[in-house]
Amino acid sequence: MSDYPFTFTIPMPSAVPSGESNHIQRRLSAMKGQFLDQQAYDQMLAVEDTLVYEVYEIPRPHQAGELLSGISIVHPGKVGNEYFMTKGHFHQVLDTAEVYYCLKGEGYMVMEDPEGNAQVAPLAPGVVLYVPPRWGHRSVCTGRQQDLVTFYVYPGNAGHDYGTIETQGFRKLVVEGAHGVEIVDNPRWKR
Ligand code: PAN
Ligand code: ZN
Repeated sequence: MSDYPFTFTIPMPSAVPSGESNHIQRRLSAMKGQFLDQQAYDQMLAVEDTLVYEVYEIPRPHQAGELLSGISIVHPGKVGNEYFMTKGHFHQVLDTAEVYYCLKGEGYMVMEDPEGNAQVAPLAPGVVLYVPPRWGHRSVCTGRQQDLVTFYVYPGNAGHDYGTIETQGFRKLVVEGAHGVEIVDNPRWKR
């Protein structure tokens, strides 16, 4: 990990950052209970433990004053009619924000605050999304064949709270309906 100012590049189309990074892979098996259609999930998993998303994290200390950045890549796919997505989280230090810059693909950022206010923002190349403090967030890839690729930056001390989302999911789901992408209420979600 460099203690000097450093640069790196994000070569396209791979979007794999040059230089040092921690490569995290999340497969279907790591997402039990996250997709609404449990039967479709079990059937898919029985065939193959598909790669759902990957993160290349630029290594920096997880402490206040630092910025953690990296690339998030959500692959195309669906479980039942629900598009592939990240697990999603609140920041453990709730009062910390995050910026996402979309480099490639199409999709949405599903967000909500602890009071249950929900927002779903479209992502396409060139879109910068500011996720304010307190808003939980999950990215969803709605492309048929293309990855959703975003660059993100957030405070080094933010930490991740996955538990709240694991319990009941986000208030909104992104699904394929009769006429394409639809944003619907999550029937499991309770206030
Ligand atoms: C991102 C996410 C990344 C993977 O770096 O961590 O997209 O999503 P999950 O953490 O929900 O698995 C971020 O929001 N960091 O705070
Ligand atoms: Zn985050």
